Amino acid sequence: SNTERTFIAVKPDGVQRGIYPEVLRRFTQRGFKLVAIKLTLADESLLRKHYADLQDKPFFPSLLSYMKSGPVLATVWEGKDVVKQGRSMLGATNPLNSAPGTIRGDFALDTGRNIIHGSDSVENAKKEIGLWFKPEELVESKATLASWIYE
Ligand code: DAT
Ligand code: MG
Repeated sequence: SNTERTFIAVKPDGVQRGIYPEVLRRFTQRGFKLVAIKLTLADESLLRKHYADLQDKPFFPSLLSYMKSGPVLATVWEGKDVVKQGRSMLGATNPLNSAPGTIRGDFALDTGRNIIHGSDSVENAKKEIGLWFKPEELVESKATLASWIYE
């Protein structure tokens, strides 16, 4: 449906390197609608919930310190098939496996510095949006461009 939502976060390296405007530009120009946005320092308890499925991985401690190393730009986007389309716009987890034209394929080299997060399923998107945003931070607005984007 056209109201599917996903959680996209520019990680601390993507913020520090100034790649976040490129991320906002790509999602906006694709036709997705920005529903929420904030620059935030993620605390450890939030990150432990966000990455709960990875807690037993050997890289988990370095993942936590990476994600706490600076502000994260947390965003929510809405539109047709946005979860899957967003993942494909991001590229593969390992940037070396990411095609040119994807965000990681254009701007990153190491898995541990892959600059951006995107929800991997509609169910996880709902969970992550709820973790990172209060309901009142999700902005309802008229999709004035909808007829130019959707048939
Ligand atoms: P993705 O971010 O593409 O959804 P994921 O959910 O499997 O990938 O892992 C979350 C993050 O953890 C990933 O963006 C970077 C880090 N990570 C994953 N696998 C890793 C590995 N093998 N070595 C180091 N960091 C890793
Ligand atoms: Mg993931």
